[in-house]
Amino acid sequence: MHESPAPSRSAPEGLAEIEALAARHHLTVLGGFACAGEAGVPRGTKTILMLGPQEPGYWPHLKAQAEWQDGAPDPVDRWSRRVIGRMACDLHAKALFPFGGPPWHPFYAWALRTGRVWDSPVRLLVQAEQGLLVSFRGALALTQAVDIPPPQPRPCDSCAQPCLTACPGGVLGIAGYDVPGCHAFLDRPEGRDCLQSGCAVRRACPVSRTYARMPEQSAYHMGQFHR
Ligand code: B12
Ligand code: SF4
Ligand code: SF4
Repeated sequence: MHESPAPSRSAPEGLAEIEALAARHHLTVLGGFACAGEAGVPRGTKTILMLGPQEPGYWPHLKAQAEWQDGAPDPVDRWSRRVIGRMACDLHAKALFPFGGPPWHPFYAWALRTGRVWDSPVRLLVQAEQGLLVSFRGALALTQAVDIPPPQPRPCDSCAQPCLTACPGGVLGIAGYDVPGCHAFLDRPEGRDCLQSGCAVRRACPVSRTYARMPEQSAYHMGQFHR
């Protein structure tokens, strides 16, 4: 299937064309970086572009797809494999996914290389347009050198940092993330808001607040996290 990127047979696609391809699936290029023969990426990769949901409209679009409708497990991951796999074929690239591990592709470390995603004071990733609500559906490993979206200033450097104190369970903050403590809080009645609307820390970020992610999408992912 997409075991290794085939040599490019046509003129390199530019960033604008790749963004347009992604937009057909309500996906966006969240950032990218140049590679030069390094471990952990497919041989011959010159550019990695990281893809995630594009709002508004991502969640209704996804729910209309065959993978959501067929009732089988993991609809979001199966849809991601299909559409990002197809994009990779069209671009003579390889598709890489954040799920399916362990071992995991190091999406966290890759995101930090884009200049548009940073580690926040609570360690979760924060992205220039999507804030703490950023997530990835996949990445494209391209054999061409493609322009990458330009770096942006880190929003945390000019922020009152409400993420540090927003967790109602006191389990995610300056001291890190107490994952069992989070699950225990979500089992309590006070945890219902996080389960229904998404992690309160992620929602407290002023950048997240400008991003039109639907609470229903957050509820689905919280349900997957806290099964
Ligand atoms: C394992 C994993 C987890 C684990 C363990 C996290 C840990 N601290 O150890 C658990 C299950 C706890 C987890 C939880 C969540 N995760 Co997670 N997770 C991953 C995954 C699959 C692998 C990370 C890894 O181990 N990499 C291998 C190591 C060697 O590389 P690393 O770069 O050093 O990895 C570190 C970071 O990834 C970090 N990390 C990973 N997840 C999280 C979550 C939180 C809250 C924090 C603070 C740190 C953190 O800890 C890793 C180990 O040090 C990545 C996807 C990926 N392929 O990277 C997503 C990923 C990092 N997670 C993500 C998400 C969305 C979540 C959730 C918010 C899911 C949700 N509910 O929607 C939850 C948090 C719950 C909440 N409060 O809302 C996003 C990033 C979101 C962001 N803004 O930072 C990623 C990139 C997946 C994606 N598809 O986008 N996750
Ligand atoms: S709330 Fe402020 S400090 Fe925290 S992640 Fe968002 S921008 Fe950064
Ligand atoms: S889901 Fe709720 S309890 Fe868990 S870390 Fe986020 S804000 Fe805290």
